[in-house]
Amino acid sequence: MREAYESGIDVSVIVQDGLIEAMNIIGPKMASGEMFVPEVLLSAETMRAGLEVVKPYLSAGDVSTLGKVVIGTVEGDLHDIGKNMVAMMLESSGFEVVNLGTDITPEDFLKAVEENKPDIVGLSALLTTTMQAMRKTVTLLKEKTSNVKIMVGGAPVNDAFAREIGADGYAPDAAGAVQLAKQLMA
Ligand code: B1M
Repeated sequence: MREAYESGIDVSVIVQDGLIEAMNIIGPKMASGEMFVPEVLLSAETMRAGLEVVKPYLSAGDVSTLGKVVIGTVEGDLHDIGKNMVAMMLESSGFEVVNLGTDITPEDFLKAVEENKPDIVGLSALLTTTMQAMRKTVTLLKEKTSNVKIMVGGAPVNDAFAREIGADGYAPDAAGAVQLAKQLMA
């Protein structure tokens, strides 16, 4: 990673072609039974370590914050690599980020909003089954809070689903999430 950066390769190319592409090989192998959970976990840990290396090279964030984002993976879902990438990109773009982690219940998202008073809440889901937890979280936040925007993302989520559940926006990837967060703050 560091060598790639020092040899002049753009950091976005390192992340996209070095890390994300590698992870794209894992999915089908996992689905076909060629790889098992411990091996996938090892890949996930490798990805996490790689992200930590490139983090300092992502565009340095402005000291003044563009806004505050509370982000987490919804209830029942333990996938956090993509959500952490989004958090990292938001942070390096100048947002203040409170990363709640994974398996966050709708009630815990609500508690975090009350405690942190963010401008935006970001919800991530990687399983088709946990998309319903995303729906429940959006419904609860819309019912109990005001002035907080909700953005959603994750592999099974799309724009139509985001609109259907009442979210304020959907982003397909980390760069899109930064763009969307800036739009939501405008
Ligand atoms: Co899981 N898993 N997994 N897994 N896993 C998937 C998602 C799956 C597609 C694999 C497959 O079968 N082909 C499949 C889901 C099928 C479905 O629902 N349709 C699956 C399954 C079935 C499961 C288990 C049920 C397996 C089992 O136990 N039998 C289980 C569920 C556990 C649970 O969550 N309760 C499980 C477990 C795991 C591990 C723990 C082993 C591990 C996760 C480790 C970790 O995250 N710490 C794991 C992994 C690594 C994967 C794959 C291989 C990779 C996911 C990933 O990190 N991608 C995945 C297959 C795949 O996606 N290729 C798979 C890289 C990451 C950069 O991309 O997360 O999509 P992604 O994030 C992107 C965008 O989606 C977007 O931006 C990110 C950056 O570009 N984005 C947002 C994400 N969140 C966003 C939020 C936003 C905006 C954009 O705004 C807030």
